[in-house]
Amino acid sequence: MSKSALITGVTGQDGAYLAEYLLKKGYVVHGIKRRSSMFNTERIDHLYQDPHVEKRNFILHYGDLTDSMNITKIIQECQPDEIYNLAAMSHVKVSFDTPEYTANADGIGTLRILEAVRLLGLTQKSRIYQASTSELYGLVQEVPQTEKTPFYPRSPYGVAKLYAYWITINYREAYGLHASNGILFNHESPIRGETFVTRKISRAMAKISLGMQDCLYMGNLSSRRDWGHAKDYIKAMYLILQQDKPDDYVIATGVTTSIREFIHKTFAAAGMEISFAGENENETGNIVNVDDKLFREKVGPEFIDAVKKRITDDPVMVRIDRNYFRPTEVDLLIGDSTKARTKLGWIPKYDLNGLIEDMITSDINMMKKENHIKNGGFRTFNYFE
Ligand code: NDP
Ligand code: GDR
Repeated sequence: MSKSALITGVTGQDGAYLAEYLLKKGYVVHGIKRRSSMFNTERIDHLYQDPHVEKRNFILHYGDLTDSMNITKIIQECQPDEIYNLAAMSHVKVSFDTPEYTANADGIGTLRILEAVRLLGLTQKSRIYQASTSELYGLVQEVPQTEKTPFYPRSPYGVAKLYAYWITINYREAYGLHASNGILFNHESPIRGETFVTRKISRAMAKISLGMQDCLYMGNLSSRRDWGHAKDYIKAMYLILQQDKPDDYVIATGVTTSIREFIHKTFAAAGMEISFAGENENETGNIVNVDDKLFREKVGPEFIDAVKKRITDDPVMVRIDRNYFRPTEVDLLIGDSTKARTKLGWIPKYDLNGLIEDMITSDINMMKKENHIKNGGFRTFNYFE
């Protein structure tokens, strides 16, 4: 018989990739989606199966991690072999604006799942993956960060996730649940949420190259992150639940890069060289050169004259806006995933350049489509922050 999995947060970046991955492996996949006033299933539309189809293997349930009865009811209905708890208010900056909700969804939400499994008598059946995060390290106490590095979260999000991390371990030790934490470092993709920094940069670069946007406004350019590709990271989640014994694993590339360098690399991947000048809030990123061949290949020959003109006329493509700074920042993240590599056999396929290439190809295509629709006189959406 097929295995079954329940994914909370199935409409998010990781949920969408994981659902696709498990379906390919022959799982019956249940996903929890939230009610929204607009469709919020774009990332999983290609997996959708009409409810009237017999023997569906992808089934969506309305739910919310803040609603215990709802969570318990769904777990009772699905009786899943594996539960991937990916749902969260996952934006660190927004967690400073909505700290109580973040604690409820990201912290207590995890407890609701663990307690439902226990109360329903599923402790020996349902294995649980908890989406823990490198934000637990916050003000880092050790470089690089391992499973043994002490935590020091720096945001309401990080603190809520700290509770979730420990309650997962507590239920494992107290009730014998197969419950594990994946301490995942930042992972990105072409379907990354548009307000996270990599996607914001990739989208803005695409728009700027096509003449659809003048300038990209950024926060702290000096923080450093260990970025991987979400497609590699969801495989680690799966591997963690296939182990005989539950355990906690760091998942990371071991390479750290500043936001400034990421901007430089993203623009360079499409043939635009950005040079940074000035300090603090007056720092700007200016276009100083265009690689003719690369730009033509990645963006298109019809856009090159306008971009070249900017070198002399209007070179500033990146500016600082204090609104994007956080009250407390996580300055440096770099993970040591030796345990995952040796015990799980997890090996990521993408490096940072491969990730950037994947993201810019997708965003340039998307923005070209938007441009085309606009030029045809039709309305497009303004997805601004
Ligand atoms: P996303 O923000 O893309 O997706 C979050 C998902 O959670 C969405 O499906 C969202 O629904 C859903 N959600 C939010 N609040 C609730 C709620 N109260 N009840 C039910 N569902 C809810 O996150 P990612 O896919 O990037 O990340 C997945 C998980 O991994 C998250 O828990 C995140 O904190 C964690 N994580 C992510 C890392 C990363 O770099 N991506 C690194 C480490 C950990 P909707 O679509 O309706 O908003
Ligand atoms: P992070 O990701 O906070 O690490 O959390 P994000 O991409 O939001 O920020 C990374 C770094 O970039 C700096 N930054 C900006 N960030 C955003 N979003 N927008 C800006 O304009 C900007 N300018 C500079 C930030 O200050 C920060 O230092 C992500 C989420 O996916 C979490 O859910 C997850 O747990 C962690 O990664 C690991």
